[in-house]
Amino acid sequence: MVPREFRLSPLGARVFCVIGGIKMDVLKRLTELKDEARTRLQAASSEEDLEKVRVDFLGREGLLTGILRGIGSLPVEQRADVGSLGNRVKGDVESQLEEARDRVRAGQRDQQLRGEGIDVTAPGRAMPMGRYHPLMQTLDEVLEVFVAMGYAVARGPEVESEWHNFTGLNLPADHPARDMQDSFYVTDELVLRTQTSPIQLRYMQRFAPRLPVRIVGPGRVYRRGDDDVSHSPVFHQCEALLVDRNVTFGHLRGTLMDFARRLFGDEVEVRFRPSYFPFTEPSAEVDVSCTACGGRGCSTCSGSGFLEILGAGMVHPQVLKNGGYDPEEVSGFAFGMGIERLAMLKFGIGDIRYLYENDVRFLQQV
Ligand code: 2NM
Repeated sequence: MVPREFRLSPLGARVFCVIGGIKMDVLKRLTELKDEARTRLQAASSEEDLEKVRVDFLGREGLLTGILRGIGSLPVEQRADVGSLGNRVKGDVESQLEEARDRVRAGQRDQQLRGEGIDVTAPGRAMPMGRYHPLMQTLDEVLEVFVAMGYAVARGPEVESEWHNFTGLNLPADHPARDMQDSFYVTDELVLRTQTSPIQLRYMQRFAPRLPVRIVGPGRVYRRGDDDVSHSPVFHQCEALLVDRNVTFGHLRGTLMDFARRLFGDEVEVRFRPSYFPFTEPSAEVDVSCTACGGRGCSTCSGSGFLEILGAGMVHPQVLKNGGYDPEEVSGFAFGMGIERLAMLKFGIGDIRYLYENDVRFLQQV
């Protein structure tokens, strides 16, 4: 008999099965192949892995195929046993391959679904939301107090006539505020308004002689040169005006006390100091007890215990006249405040420029 060579490994390892002792070796080899196939199928994680196993064991040059093809050259009495075991191993490897294929495909589907799937229980993605700017928060608080007192909100142009911004408000032609150095002139007769008072003047002109006049005029104002931790060339003011018969300084005082308490709380102290404005006579500056230390004295109030928050006064007769009212018949009070200053006190902001830089790290805090 001639030794028969079985090609058993795709890696080139060859096992010679010598006729005579062959039956034992081939049967053992078949059992080994079954285990080898199982081990490799268990480790397979892709269709490519599975295909490699199939080709290595069941392909035309495969390990099992080689043994089964060699059966014909075995001694007759051994063919049945090798054939039957060989076919069982072949069937076994085929069904294991099928199982492994199911497993790999299920895994792939799983992975695909995990990637595509929508987790309806996942929390929503937070949309970056805008916030209410601290300046506008402050302005709205101020307006709310006045609206609750029955004041209407009035507006006016930011590019203003020299007359409405200055002359009509009793600022004579030689007043330093009218200087080109202090105001932004657009043309010879137009300026960016330096205060919101022209809103009041326009309102009076429009509605005179109707009474009462009871308005707040908020808005942006412009002043040249102002630029440090507490001054900006663009800032916001809110001014109030009340005109009626028999309006007195007592009404002004009562209104401001009420305003201060509504804005800062019932415990706040209010102080009036004499002052001067061209459009009011008499005029006063109003302080409230320091919001930072409650009046004991600290760095915010420079140790005084008080903070200046607004200017006020009885409307000058000439201004009433310019508005179309008869100062012999009516009187009025007016006051004005800077919104930035209030916002800085309210939020403890040390530099006015934070209010304009729009750094979200700043804005998110307030
Ligand atoms: C202030 C202080 C005092 C004021 C005067 C007027 C008007 F138009 F009626 F004359 N409006 N606002 C006024 C008075 C404004 O701001 C510090």
